[in-house]
Amino acid sequence: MTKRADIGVLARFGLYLIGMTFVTGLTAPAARPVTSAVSTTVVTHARIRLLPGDLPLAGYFDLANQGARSVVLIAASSPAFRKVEIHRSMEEGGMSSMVPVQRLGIRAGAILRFSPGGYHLMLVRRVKPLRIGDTVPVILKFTGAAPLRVMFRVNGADSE
Ligand SMILES: [Cu+2]
Repeated sequence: MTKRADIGVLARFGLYLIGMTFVTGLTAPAARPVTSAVSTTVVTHARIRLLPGDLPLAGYFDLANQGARSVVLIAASSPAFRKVEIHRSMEEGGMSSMVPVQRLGIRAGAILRFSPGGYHLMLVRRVKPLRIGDTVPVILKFTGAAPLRVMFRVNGADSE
């Protein structure tokens, strides 16, 4: 990840913490320890590679676990697709294939990258046609963290 992206993540995280402090201050002054459950999974660079027709599309993103405990990604869904699966691409003897992933653990402090040739979301059967520049929501579900709703940008077929 570039330095600029790191700063972006930190800035966003900082804003989130400020927001939490504000809400906590309003509802329960000094009642809760600072370490109470704060969602600490942060997604950046969320994008989808557009292909023609109704071919399944691949979704990529960086997922940072900024919390003190591991989290496990267990599912993904989107109102823009009938089915979303978590896949991993593998290369074996010159043949590439992909396998579904049921559970994907991310250690505290780690960043997991979904990128071409590795982990990806497989987005199957569009609810309506998509175009480059569209954004579509995807909900990521975890154990150990709250669900995350992320906007994915639709990029061209030759994008990274
Ligand atoms: Cu796949």
